[in-house]
Amino acid sequence: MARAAGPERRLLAVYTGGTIGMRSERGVLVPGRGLAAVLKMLPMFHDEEHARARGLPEDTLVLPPASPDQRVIYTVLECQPLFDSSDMTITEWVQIAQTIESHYARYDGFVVIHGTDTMAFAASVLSFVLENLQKTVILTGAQVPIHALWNDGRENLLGALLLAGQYVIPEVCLFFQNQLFRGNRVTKVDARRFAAFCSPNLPPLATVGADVTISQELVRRVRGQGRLVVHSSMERNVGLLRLYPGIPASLVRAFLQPPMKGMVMETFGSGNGPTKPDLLQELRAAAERGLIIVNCTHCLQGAVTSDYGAGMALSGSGTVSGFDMTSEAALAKLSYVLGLPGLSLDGRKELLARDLRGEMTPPTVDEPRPSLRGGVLGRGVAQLLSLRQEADEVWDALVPSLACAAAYVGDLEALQVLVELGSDRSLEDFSGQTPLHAAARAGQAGAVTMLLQRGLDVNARDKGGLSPLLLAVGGRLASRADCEGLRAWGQAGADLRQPGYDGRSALHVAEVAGNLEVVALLQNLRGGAGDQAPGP
Ligand code: ASN
Repeated sequence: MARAAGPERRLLAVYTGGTIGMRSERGVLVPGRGLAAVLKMLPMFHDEEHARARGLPEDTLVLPPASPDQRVIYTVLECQPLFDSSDMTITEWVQIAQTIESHYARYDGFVVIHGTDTMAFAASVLSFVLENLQKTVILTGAQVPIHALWNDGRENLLGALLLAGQYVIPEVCLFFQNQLFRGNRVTKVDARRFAAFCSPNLPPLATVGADVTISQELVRRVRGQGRLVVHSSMERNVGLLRLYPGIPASLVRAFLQPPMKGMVMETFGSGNGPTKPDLLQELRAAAERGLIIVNCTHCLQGAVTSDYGAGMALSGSGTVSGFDMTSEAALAKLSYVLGLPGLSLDGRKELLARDLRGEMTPPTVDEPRPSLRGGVLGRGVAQLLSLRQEADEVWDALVPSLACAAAYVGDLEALQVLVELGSDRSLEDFSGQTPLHAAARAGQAGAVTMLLQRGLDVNARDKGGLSPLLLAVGGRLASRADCEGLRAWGQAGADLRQPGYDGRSALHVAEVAGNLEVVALLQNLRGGAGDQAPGP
């Protein structure tokens, strides 16, 4: 994490609604339009003189100088409609992620202005939907509208704009009452006080007082150059059920009926629940049907452990430990993991037990580690995962090579886990090769598709000067009549007319091999239309 350089930093503020901009109508607060106009009138949010001298467009605001050599310039994008956040769902949060994606290149950072009631859910969902984030994203809002004389909206919004403008914190964060939290660690704890949020199991990433104090060691690092990926296929059929003393098994059964695919279950203390056979039987039956149940404690602080028989009875019924995740983070993670294509049930459970976006602190001792099923590679991955995360150098040396090996043999499950683990790290091995090189070399269409979706670069050159695209065009895919693989390359924007290192294009290779299906496909693909096979 670094102090951002440059004389001008550009931010996009996505205004989705919430109390911060609300107005009173017939005695109740409802979302209010025109937040940018309000901000323009407030000198702390807009330096009109500088904007005029700089010739900024009407819709662009500029903060007064926070440091002598840097200005934060921002645009407020007002959503239509505006929401009380009680009405927001995964659909709206995916749309926010897509808005960030479509403006990603033009802005240095993003502020999402959001209602507080579901802000912890929103921040958790966004942290999973946005992968390979290299820029700061901060959610903020208020308990009292910004127009009120005494309010928290001004301080919260100004703090979020200053932090997003002046620092590179490549995470989805939440700023409230002078504290910057990791978004998927927060929960709303107060309906009225300005200190509405807390992060019970992770200290704030930054605290703002007379000085800004950043906890550098907590901020996630960016490694590698993977492009931003928006995971829009979040599973909607997930739910949250809080156990209470005497909860009937029939209620649990009703809750777990199709189309439900996953449930976060809030349990007592360190992950305990009733040991009534009929209730455990309902959980076991659901697990056998392939439903995933994540066990999270309803305590504000602490984690699910295996200390009690009452907790072990739940895990014996097939539940997955949520460790110290908030229920909000667990629900978002479940939706994300269930939405990933092509994974087995065990593969999904593996991912749920891993820390993917800094949302959990997995146990370092005493907890049995789940293992990937089957194969030497799977066992290697499992062993690697059992190393402490702090052993960074070991990870950096092993994860890329294992990911390349998984891609080469087409082991999608191992690849998925490794790519997830490496999402904030470089996946280049010692020879500059990425898993996409390995998958392309081996003609592994499934692995190629997965890696292209995750944003690996088709043009990254290894130390021998070869890119995945060149390797693919070298003919393995085309000569093996692998239409699915070729379609994936085409969809990722690869120009399939480019000749490989041997001067032959994919179309040429396919024609020579007599693969008429591939020839037809290449001629129809975006990059392949009108392609001419070179002479011999
Ligand atoms: N009901 C409001 C909302 O979540 C609460 C707030 O923003 N303080 O939109």
